[in-house]
Amino acid sequence: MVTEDVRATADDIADMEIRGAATIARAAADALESQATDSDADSPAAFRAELRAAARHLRDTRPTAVSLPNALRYVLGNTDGETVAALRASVTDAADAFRQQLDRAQDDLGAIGANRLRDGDTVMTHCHSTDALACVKAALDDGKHIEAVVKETRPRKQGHITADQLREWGVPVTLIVDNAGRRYLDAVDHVLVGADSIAADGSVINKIGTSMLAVVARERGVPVMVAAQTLKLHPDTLTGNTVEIEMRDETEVLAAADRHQLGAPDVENPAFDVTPPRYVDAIVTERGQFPPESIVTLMRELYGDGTTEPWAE
Ligand code: RUB
Repeated sequence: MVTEDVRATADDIADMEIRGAATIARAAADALESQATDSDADSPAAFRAELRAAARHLRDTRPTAVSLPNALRYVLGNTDGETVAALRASVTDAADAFRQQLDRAQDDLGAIGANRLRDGDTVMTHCHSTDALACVKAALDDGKHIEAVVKETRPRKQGHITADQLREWGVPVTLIVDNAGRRYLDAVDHVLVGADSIAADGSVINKIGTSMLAVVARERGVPVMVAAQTLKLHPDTLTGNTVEIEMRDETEVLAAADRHQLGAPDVENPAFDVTPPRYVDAIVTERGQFPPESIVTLMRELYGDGTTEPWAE
């Protein structure tokens, strides 16, 4: 049986109470651990079946951030034992190792990303990415002065979370509406964003509006830096699969009252878009920085030629 805790985490991911690719991955590992801890399965087979069901339930929440299935794969792939007690302990160990890896990867990529930021630079951000913010934090810790132009990021305004975090770190922040992006590009040194998934050809899948920003940044000659730990590499794209773009509810765009007034137009609300590799200058990971076209080498090294679905029934 899938536990209440797992169901609550899945609901929070679907409702975006828990959001952002790395945070979702951590929550998924935590949820599998709680499933293992709370399970009253009386055989190893029953325990494993429950764990797979929990993983499927978590997997079905949001489709675009590959960090979610990658986290589930990591924990299930490291679950081992002949008894329920041994299996339970192995899930806890795997979840623990996963969390440590996540933290270390973010620290390491932050240090690498910080090398691209010079004292006095201004970055333009889109959405809220903990990987991208790790680069700014590391630059600040190096004693550099960094300023930020923060795009609001409609419809859910994750830019406010970014602005709050940066202000807390003492970074001067200018918040702008998304449509002001091009106007302010002349005042910035880097576009700095995160990623939900990176495809084998180096395409970057991130919050809707990232691709428009990247194209305009290229036109203005501003480099685009994507901060993405290797957990964001999408192994299925090695075999030609595309990344599913999540379509969210129209009420995020148009409140019911406005909808009534406007005569109920059709609304589409894609949460993410795809930025082609030619508009990206560097993908910064914990393993170093890569031109997008060469990320496939790292992807093959880490994920081989495809993936398994250890949660399958
Ligand atoms: C969040 C988003 C972030 C990436 C990377 O979208 O697009 O840029 O998830 O975040 P949403 P992180 O708000 O719809 O989840 O670097 O924290 O993994």
